Amino acid sequence: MKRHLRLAAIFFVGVTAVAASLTGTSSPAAAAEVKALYQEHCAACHGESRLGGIGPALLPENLERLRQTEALKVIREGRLATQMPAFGDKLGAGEAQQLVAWIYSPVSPAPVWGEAEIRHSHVVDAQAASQPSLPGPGLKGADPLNLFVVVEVGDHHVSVLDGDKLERLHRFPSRYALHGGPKFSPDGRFVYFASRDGWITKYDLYNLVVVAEIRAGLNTRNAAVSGDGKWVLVGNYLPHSLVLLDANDLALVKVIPTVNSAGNKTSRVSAVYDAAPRKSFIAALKDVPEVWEISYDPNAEPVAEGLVHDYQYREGHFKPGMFTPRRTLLKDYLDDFFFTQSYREILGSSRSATRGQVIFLDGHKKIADLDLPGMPHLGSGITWKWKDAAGRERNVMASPNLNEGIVTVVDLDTYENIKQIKTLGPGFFMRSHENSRYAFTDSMMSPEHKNTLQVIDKQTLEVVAQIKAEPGQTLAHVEFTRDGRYALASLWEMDGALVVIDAQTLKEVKRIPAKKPVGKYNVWNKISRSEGTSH
Ligand code: DHE
Repeated sequence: MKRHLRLAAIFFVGVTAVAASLTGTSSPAAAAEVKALYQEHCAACHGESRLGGIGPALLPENLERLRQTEALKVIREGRLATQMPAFGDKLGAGEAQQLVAWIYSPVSPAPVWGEAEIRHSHVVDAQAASQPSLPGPGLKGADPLNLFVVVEVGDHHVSVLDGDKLERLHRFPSRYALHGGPKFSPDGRFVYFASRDGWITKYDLYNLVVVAEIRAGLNTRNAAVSGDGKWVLVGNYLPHSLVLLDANDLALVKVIPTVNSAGNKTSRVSAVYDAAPRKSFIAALKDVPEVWEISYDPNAEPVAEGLVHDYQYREGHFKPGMFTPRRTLLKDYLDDFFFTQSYREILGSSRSATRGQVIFLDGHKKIADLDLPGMPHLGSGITWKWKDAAGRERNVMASPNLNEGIVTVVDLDTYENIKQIKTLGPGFFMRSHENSRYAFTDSMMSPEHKNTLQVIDKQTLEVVAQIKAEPGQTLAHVEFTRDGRYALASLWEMDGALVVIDAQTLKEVKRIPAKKPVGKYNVWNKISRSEGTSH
């Protein structure tokens, strides 16, 4: 919990008590009044129980990243590029303030999002689902394996780019606040998005249509697609669950409540990733010190008795060993993690801020500590081959750091640090490509240096160049083209752009306008699990 709270403090000045929960502290009359205000002005878009509708969910968990003063401003002035109107002339100052307090207070009774609700939210577009499995005319002859999918949170849209011509082919509205890397089907035809409000969207890149959607949770962490392309596993903060979907049409298969081995505590999911070579998903839990492996191997051995609870699942859909968590019990919690290249181990950042841990998945135990100061963002780690002074080739992993201006380079054979590379400030992302001698990192958590990308030579482990946007702007998140020739960086502004950089000369080549493009993902780099990108 401590570590989570620190994250919230760093980024968004956590939710404070502008007004304590109205349900708890004010009179029944005031509570009735604010409920009526909410029903009159907000419920039509945000849902009667604040679970969301056309507009986002207004639950304390979902609003954690928005300051209450900012929420007040949105109520009064509306929000640009969205359907949120200004209520400044309809509500008195006190009323707007009351509404803010109301939406930051817990819903009572606590909202339920179980199998029935998930199933009810499921939509499949029959026409989109029957489109031919060939790249359609919308792609204008572009290489379907060199497309980029760009998440633009400025106005909640997604763009599809031709990665050779570096031009936009299509742009479509997304769910509100997509987060995490979209995940691709193994052939690269379909892409799956997760929104913070729990919506999972399956999109056909050949025909540029949404195929299916389902709301798997009320507050979702991220989603993973299985290496065989058959399953999607969604990790939730609210409710405490993992939700298994059929990747074909996103139909609900199974809800796995995230309960500890003793059966007496539930947990949020820190992250879930696919471990294709193991034919399994790995999930880290945030509130209980356990890592779960969830096999999608049809021949998976049944899980040893006593370690699991009897989760409900669709009878006959899969064999007993599949989709039943195998637990590794730890001493410390795991927030974020990274697979070694063999997928036999994971490198996890733990809550005791200065140490990470190496977990041997088959042995279900920690085998080493990592010297990781600050707050490494292991999910953004990348690997490459590096030669030491004696000319021996080593596999290394480098991780940016959310707390300190360093990139930590770890030897994946010894788990020792090779170097802490000093950067301008704390950063979020790191990227490279097999064909590039450079790795790019940002300092987006530093107010004065958030406009600067730093370029690291992967052999000398020195910062060798800087690429700057205007002071005050944010430049972050890089992804390479399929061949590694160009690096696309996000100018993270409302009137922002994808800045195309020649990966050899490091000169800017062109800009493609975009609305706060948080992340971009190259189909080939993702499906081939390029060592330079996130998986
Ligand atoms: Fe992320 C990925 C966690 C805040 C943009 N972020 C991820 C992943 C995790 C994570 C576990 C990997 C999931 C995946 O790709 O499947 N992010 C967290 C946090 O814990 C944190 C710090 C706080 C929170 O409340 O969630 C956080 N993240 C942010 C942001 O504020 C960012 C910058 C803006 C935003 O849109 O929310 C942000 N996160 C991203 C992006 C990725 C991501 C763009 C995908 C990176 C990639 O290239 O794969």
